[in-house]
Amino acid sequence: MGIGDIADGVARGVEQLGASVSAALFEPVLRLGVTGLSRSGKTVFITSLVANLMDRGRMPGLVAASTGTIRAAWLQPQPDDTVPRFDYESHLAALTGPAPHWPQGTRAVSELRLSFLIQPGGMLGALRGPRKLHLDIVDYPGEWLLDLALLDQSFAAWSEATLARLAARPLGPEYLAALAAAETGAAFTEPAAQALAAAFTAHLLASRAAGWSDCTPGRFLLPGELAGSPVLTFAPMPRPADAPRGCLWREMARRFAAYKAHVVRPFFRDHFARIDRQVVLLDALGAIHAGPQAVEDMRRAMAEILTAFRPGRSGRLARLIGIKRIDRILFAATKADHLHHSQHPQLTAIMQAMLREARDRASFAGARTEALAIAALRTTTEETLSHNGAPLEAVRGTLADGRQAAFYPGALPDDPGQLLTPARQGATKWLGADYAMMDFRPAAQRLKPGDGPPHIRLDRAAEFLLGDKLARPR
Ligand SMILES: Nc1nc2c(ncn2[C@@H]2O[C@H](COP(=O)(O)OP(=O)(O)OP(=O)(O)O)[C@@H](O)[C@H]2O)c(=O)[nH]1
Ligand SMILES: [Mg+2]
Repeated sequence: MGIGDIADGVARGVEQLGASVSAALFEPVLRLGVTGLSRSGKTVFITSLVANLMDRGRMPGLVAASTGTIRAAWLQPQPDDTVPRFDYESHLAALTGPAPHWPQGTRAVSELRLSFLIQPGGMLGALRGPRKLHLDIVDYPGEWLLDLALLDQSFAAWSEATLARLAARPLGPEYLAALAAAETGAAFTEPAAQALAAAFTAHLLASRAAGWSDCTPGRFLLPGELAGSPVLTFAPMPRPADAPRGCLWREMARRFAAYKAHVVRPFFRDHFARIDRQVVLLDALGAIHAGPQAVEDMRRAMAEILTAFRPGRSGRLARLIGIKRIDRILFAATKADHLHHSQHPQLTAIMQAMLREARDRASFAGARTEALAIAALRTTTEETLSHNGAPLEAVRGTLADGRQAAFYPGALPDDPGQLLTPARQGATKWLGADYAMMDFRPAAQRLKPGDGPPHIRLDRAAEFLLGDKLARPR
């Protein structure tokens, strides 16, 4: 064998290897971003969406499912070797198993890849043969989302904003007392930093438990393996008149910068930079139930987050990590199964009004948007009750203790301004109206073969988010 043969053999080997690697590399991938505050319903949404994409019996609104274009859908190893896999099987078992319950709050990032084999009908489809599409979805704790707002804030600006709202919130006065006793201009000591960070963290945890959305830094609530490290051992404080090198204030400012550089930025860079499509989940009903302050708090938090996603140079993410243009955004009001369907249009309108300013400011130029009231997991059936002789459109579901209950959450106004205006004006209670919410647990059920878990409009959500990629021959 001459040298030419070896070279030829090597070249051919490389070619073959290249063919199989590049085939996988060039299979199209759609990255779906699921954005929502803590408890907005991200984990349940991802679990039910994936289950209903694998068993498509309840997805008539997804055209590629009803026409049979999707030949198969299966879970694959995800592309990122160092990110834990989304625990789909456990979450689905929790929701649909023999003793159904909700999955726990998410404590870390995880990722899942769902792959489709697609064969469009007609001559063209038959000629081109089947092709693949991969759908990559990331789940994360909603608490971390608000850290986006920190990225372009200085320690001084963050401290000022945080200290201004602290006094009126749980354990805020206690933190302010601890801060008053500390010497922020004196030489830094670790015990002093730890004492302040502990008091501040206690305040954040209590505020979150009381229903406030804007509790940053997010990792203080869910530290994971960073617990106790310097990046999580700081707290807000005003700049002392004299701030010599090595003083407590300077070290706190340094740690705040390190938190942004080493924790916040990598998280958004790794998981948000390459998103193609986005679904924004909003638990508007939960906020309405919690009262006007919670509605206003949620509205402002979402405005902060969505502005960061603004494409172009003015968007925070775009500037920092070069986010690509997202071409479709779905705004979804979750947990709509708490309402009879006759009230779904009002819920959608309220969510749209809550996000109005954010959408205007973010001006997702070129992106198609849609708004839907959905339930990723439907836990209720509809029922008409009689109240003082008049019909009352209610729902019925199972309570945590297993009892069945009919439930009427109150009449949402046709005009969202009736809720949003008092919320903006700082009202503390709804005038002349009462909104209730119930902790229904997932209903026990036997799924027919081929059926995913019951839902409301998840098929329409899927059609908007990925229908075109599934249906169109390439
Ligand atoms: N009735 C009803 N409740 C829901 C639905 N989706 C979510 N919930 C409720 O909302 C809670 C939070 O849902 P999750 O999916 O865990 O929320 P999350 O956004 O992942 O929250 P974090 O992990 O804390 O960020 C659940 O425990 C349920 O009580 C739904 O479709 N219907
Ligand atoms: Mg979650």
